[in-house]
Amino acid sequence: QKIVVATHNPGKARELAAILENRFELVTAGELGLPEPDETETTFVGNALIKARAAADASGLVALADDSGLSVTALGGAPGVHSARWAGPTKDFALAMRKVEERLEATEGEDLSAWFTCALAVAWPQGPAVVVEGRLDGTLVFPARGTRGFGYDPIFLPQGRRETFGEMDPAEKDAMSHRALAFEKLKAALL
Ligand code: ITT
Repeated sequence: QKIVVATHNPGKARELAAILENRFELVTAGELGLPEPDETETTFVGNALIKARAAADASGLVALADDSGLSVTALGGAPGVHSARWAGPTKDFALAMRKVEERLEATEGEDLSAWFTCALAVAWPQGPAVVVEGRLDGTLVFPARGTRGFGYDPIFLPQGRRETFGEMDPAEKDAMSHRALAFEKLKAALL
C-alpha cells in the first residue's frame, strides 16, 4: 500500500521509514509537492491531525503525519509545539539549542529534565483519522554532544543512557525514541 508521509523534515521522514521497516511504499508530502498547512493548534495531537488530514485530502492517499518537539520542565514545557520555530527560517538548530541553554541559564535553577513528544496521526482521504502520542523523558546536556540524528538530538540524553541521541547509533534511537513509542501505540490503535 502507498502511504504519503506528511512531512517536509528529512530527519523525520528517514526515522519513520526505518520504523515502518519498508512495509509500505512511502512517498513524502515534499516529493508530491503538497502545500504545508499552517500548524495552528496548540497541541502536538492537534497539529498532527491538521497535517495528516491536509495530506490525505490533497493526495487521495492514506497519510501519516508526525508532530513532535522538545519540552523543558524548567521552561514550563517550551519550546514544545514551537520546537521547529525556535530554529528560525533557516532551520538553524545550533541556534535553537543555544536558545534553550540561554533560557535555562536565565532561570538559575538546577532542573535539566526534559522530554520529547511525538504525535502520530493517520488519516484516510475524506475519511476518519486516528491519533496517538508517545513521550520519552531525559536530561539536557551542555555542551551539545554528537552529530547524528536531527533537531535537538545533540543536547538530549535519554533516561538511563550514556549517549545523547546525537551520539547514538540511529537504529538504537529508532528502537527507543518518542517516535517509536508513538508507533507502538498506533499499531495497537489500528489492530
Ligand atoms: P513537518 O511539520 O514538515 O513534519 P517540522 O520539522 O516543522 O516538519 P514539527 O512542527 O513537528 O515538524 O517540529 C518538530 C521539531 O521538533 C523538529 O523540527 C525538531 O527540531 C524537534 N524534534 C522532533 N523530534 C525530534 C527528534 O527525534 N530529535 C530531535 N529533535 C526533534
